[in-house]
Amino acid sequence: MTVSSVSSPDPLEAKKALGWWHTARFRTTAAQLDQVPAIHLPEVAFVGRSNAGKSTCINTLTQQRQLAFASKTPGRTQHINLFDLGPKDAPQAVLADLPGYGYAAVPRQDKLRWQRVMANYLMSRNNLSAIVLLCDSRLGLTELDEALLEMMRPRVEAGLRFLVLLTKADKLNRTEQTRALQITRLNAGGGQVHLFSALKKQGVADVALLLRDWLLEDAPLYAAQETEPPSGATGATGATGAAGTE
Ligand SMILES: Nc1nc2c(ncn2[C@@H]2O[C@H](COP(=O)(O)OP(=O)(O)O)[C@@H](O)[C@H]2O)c(=O)[nH]1
Ligand SMILES: [Mg+2]
Repeated sequence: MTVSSVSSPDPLEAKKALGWWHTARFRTTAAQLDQVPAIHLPEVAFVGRSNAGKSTCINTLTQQRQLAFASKTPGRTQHINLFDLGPKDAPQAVLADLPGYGYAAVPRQDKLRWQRVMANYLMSRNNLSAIVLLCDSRLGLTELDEALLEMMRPRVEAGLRFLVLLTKADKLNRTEQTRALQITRLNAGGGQVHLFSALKKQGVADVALLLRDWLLEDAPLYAAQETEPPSGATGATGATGAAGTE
């Protein structure tokens, strides 16, 4: 795979990938793990500290304002929001928008409760193909991000795809961008790291292509489950344990 910050993907392929992301539409919302329906489609989960730029990134990738709206609807901000991707009558993948963590104003008990929900989700979701961890490029990976990375390590080692997006890259100059990439790559435990700016549209095409390709490559893995009921582990990404981040 190419380095996002300097490469420019084939314009036609990029356009196709962005068209695919644009199909995103709300599927369902869940307040806790046991309310999330089993879905036999590859899923990508977007996670990050609150204010990392997650909503903006999802809006930019899907070229839609409605999606963030769905995730911002009162009562749903601490929910797992799922969106379908692909043709209307034949969805091909799912986007999971998980609530941001680390928001200072949230009472400690709620914070811990939510961290557990998220940890359990990431560790036990059978159809999870990929995780996108967003962090502000000026801050890099924070302690909470590192804790999440550490927790996910067994699944990543078992084949779960993993991408760190350094958001708001427009706030850094070239030198700072290169440095942020280098440092984060060292700490990302084998995951890919890309610079991303919704404002300057930096990295958007690359990320659209990369994630779409990951999801579509994994689609056959989960389609097989339709005929064989899932028995826990699912191909490359079967993890069932649960862990806390606190
Ligand atoms: N300069 C700049 N600001 C951004 C970018 N993406 C997000 N932001 C800003 O960062 C803040 C948090 O963004 P938001 O998407 O709501 O973060 P979330 O809490 O992770 O969903 C908002 O003020 C955004 O306008 C970007 O690419 N460039
Ligand atoms: Mg948000």
